[in-house]
Amino acid sequence: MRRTFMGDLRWSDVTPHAAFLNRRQLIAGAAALGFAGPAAAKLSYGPSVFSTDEKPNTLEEIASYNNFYEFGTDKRDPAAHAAALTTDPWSVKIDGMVDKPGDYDLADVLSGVALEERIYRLRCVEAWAMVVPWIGFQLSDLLARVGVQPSAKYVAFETIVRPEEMEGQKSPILEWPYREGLRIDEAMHPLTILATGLYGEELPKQNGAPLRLVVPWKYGFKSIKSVVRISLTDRQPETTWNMLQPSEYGFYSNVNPEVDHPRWSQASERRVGEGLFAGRHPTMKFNGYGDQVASLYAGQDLAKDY
Ligand SMILES: Nc1nc2c(c(=O)[nH]1)N[C@H]1C(S)=C(S)[C@@H](COP(=O)(O)O)O[C@H]1N2
Ligand SMILES: [Mo]
Repeated sequence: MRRTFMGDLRWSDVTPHAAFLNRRQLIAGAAALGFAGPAAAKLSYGPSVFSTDEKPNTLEEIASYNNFYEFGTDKRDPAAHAAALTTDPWSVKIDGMVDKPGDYDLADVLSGVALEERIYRLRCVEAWAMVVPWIGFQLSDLLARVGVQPSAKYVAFETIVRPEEMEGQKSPILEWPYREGLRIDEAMHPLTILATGLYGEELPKQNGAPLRLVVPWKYGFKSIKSVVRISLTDRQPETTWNMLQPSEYGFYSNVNPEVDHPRWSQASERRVGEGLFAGRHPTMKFNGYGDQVASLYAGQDLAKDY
């Protein structure tokens, strides 16, 4: 992978045992600092203070059961077809209300960022969940480098359009490009990352190589894959699933057991990999990240802003 180091600690040097100890020590250190501040983020190298303690799903599970409609609608389609996508060279257009707009090569995007492992829960709107050890960096770091102008209120993201390599894009199942958006405070939140890898390796193409968003307190569809454009804007961006079916998919899409999808309940979830006869688990509000993010929505009615 391109950049597999944090400071002078290489991923290959981090044994699982050492990583576990580091994480425990960092959690203790971060708690003393009040958790979510920039100081806590600076402390973290290797496994992040933001990681969940839940056991990650296997690489096999994470890379073989996917939603990536550009490659088809079946959960097995992305693993079967994503090899056709060329991810090198890759450039990302950053435009709109920024001081330094431009077409940035992926290497520029990654230069100087602090990559770290973040073990996050991913909760699909289809009521299944898994736990993924991402390698990534905070979106806020990139936004700080390009200079967000005060007029910017939202960030819009787009996936690549390349029907010759992405066979699902030959049909109009969704309006391409796949697009997503965040409010600026959501985009700046330290939990929001751009991932470049998982399990210490390059991101599998079916998981959104070479660069995908991960917003762990929102339904999985917000975590847009294979990003080629990031735009700062003062208008709430159009988002793919909301454009398709606004009564089912809102702009916020925070994981919320109290607000059902019109066609199914969100009160419980199935954990990928637990087997057919395992029981369901109660859905956690904000996917378990409420302590960190609930304050972003103070005064909002989340049944209305779903
Ligand atoms: N470009 C793009 N991004 C996407 C999707 C998609 O179809 N296209 N599916 C989303 C959905 S619904 C989910 S649940 C997650 C799945 O991520 P994973 O396959 O890495 O688990 O990706 C999201 N990002
Ligand atoms: Mo999803």
